[in-house]
Formats: sequence, C-alpha cells, structure tokens
Amino acid sequence: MAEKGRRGALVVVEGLDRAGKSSQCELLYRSLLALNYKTKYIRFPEKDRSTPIGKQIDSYLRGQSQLDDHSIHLLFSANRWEVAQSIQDDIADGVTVIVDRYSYSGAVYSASKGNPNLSLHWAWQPEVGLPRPDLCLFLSISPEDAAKRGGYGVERYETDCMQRRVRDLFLSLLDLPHNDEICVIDAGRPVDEVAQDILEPVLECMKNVDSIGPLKK
Ligand code: T5A
Ligand code: NA
Repeated sequence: MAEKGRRGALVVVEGLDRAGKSSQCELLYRSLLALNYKTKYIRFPEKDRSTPIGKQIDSYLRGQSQLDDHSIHLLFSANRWEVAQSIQDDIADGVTVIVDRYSYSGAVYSASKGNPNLSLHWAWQPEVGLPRPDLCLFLSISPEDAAKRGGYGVERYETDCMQRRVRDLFLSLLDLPHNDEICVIDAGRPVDEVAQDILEPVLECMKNVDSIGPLKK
C-alpha cells in the first residue's frame, strides 16, 4: 500500500533488557503486513547470532568468553555495518525496516560498563555514518519492572546496577539535539496498550519520509 516510488521507513525499537522490544517489534511487523505495507523485521545482535561476528557476540553475552570492552563494542558495531547496505537497499525498495536494538544500545551498554577509557562519546563514533532511523521508539520501563519479566538475569548485562546505568545513559541521549528522532513510550503497561501507542507514530512517520541521512557525530 506504500505510495509508488516512496521509500520505506527505518524504525528502531530500543530499551532496557526485557522492556518488551522483541514482542512489540513482532506485533508492529504483523500490523504493518496486515495493512499491506512491505515490511521487514531484523534485530541486533542478529537473531541466530550465527555469522562469525554473531558467534563471538553470543559467546561473550553468555559469559562463555572474555573480550576487551573496546573489542566487543566494535564487534557489535561491525555487526550493524555488515547489514547497513541491505537496510539501505530495502528502504529504497519501499520496504519499511523494523530494527530491534541499534546504535543507541550499542553506545549506551558499552559506556555503562564503567571503563574510564570508554565514554559515551567514544562509543558513538563507530556508529557515525550508519543509516539514520526515521523514528526510534525508546520503550521506557523501570529496572524493577523489567526484572519481574520472564527470562531476566540470564545474560551478562542483566544486573540491576548495569540496567540503572543503561537507563540513565539512554535518557541522556534524549537530551542531544541531533537525536530528535527518539520518541519515549511507557512500556510498563499491558502489551496491547503499548502496541497501540507504537503504531500511530510509526504510521505517521511512514507518511513523511524524505531522503535518508547518516547517523551524526
Ligand atoms: N547489546 C546489544 C550491546 O551491548 N550492544 C549492542 O550493540 C547491542 C545491539 C542482548 C544484549 O546485548 C546488549 C544488550 C543486551 O544486554 P538482545 O538479544 O536484544 O540483546 O536481548 P534479548 O535478551 O533478546 O531481549 P531483551 O532482554 O532486551 O528483551 P525484550 O526484547 O525487550 O523483551 P521481550 O519482548 O523479549 O519480552 C521479555 C519478557 O517480558 C514479557 C514477554 O512475554 C517476555 O517473557 N513481556 C511483557 N510482560 C508484561 N507486560 C508487557 N508489556 C510485556 N512485554 C513483554
Ligand atoms: Na529482545
């Protein structure tokens, strides 16, 4: 149903661990398909974590291997660069691409580790030049509420202290004038209510896309 010649939108969903990102991406994907839009759903790190880079990330997140903070950071970023061209191609082809975590997670999680040589500024630089989202939905939830949800506490970053730092840094990104694509959604409510709040700004954004730019410094 996308208008002839109009490009697809790049829509990113971000938030703390267990904020409900994957559940909401799946619902959004199905809603857009039901409305006859060409749509794709991808996630970072990749779903099956099966490329050489994906395998290294998976092993690190499960605590099965150790990596220097900068190395793992650059692997997460490389994982996005591997897919950047295919995102551009899909969007040019009129496909709206829904992305579950992106550069914002990349910068914020690494900078939350407390490594004095890994600031948010440093962490953002490898992301500069990646396709800039038309809309980034930040699913906002308290670390306490996130911790009550299924599966929490299994992976490396799922500790209370880390999640608090991650939340603070996510919120600090909202204050940067060049990140005006970020929209905050209250994700502490029932799944269908959150989904309704997400669909409206996405449909609005899809109507207003022009040329896609790069993420800025
Ligand atoms: N990371 C990631 C980096 O450090 N750098 C990077 O560059 C990137 C991309 C794994 C880790 O990698 C780090 C961040 C992470 O720590 P991941 O694979 O995206 O990243 O993490 P997952 O474990 O897949 O996903 P999350 O833990 O983030 O969960 P989601 O996707 O936010 O939540 P979801 O939808 O899976 O739901 C979790 C549970 O809550 C329930 C669901 O049914 C499920 O049980 N739920 C709700 N319950 C009540 N009310 C609601 N509204 C609910 N929504 C979902
Ligand atoms: Na997820």
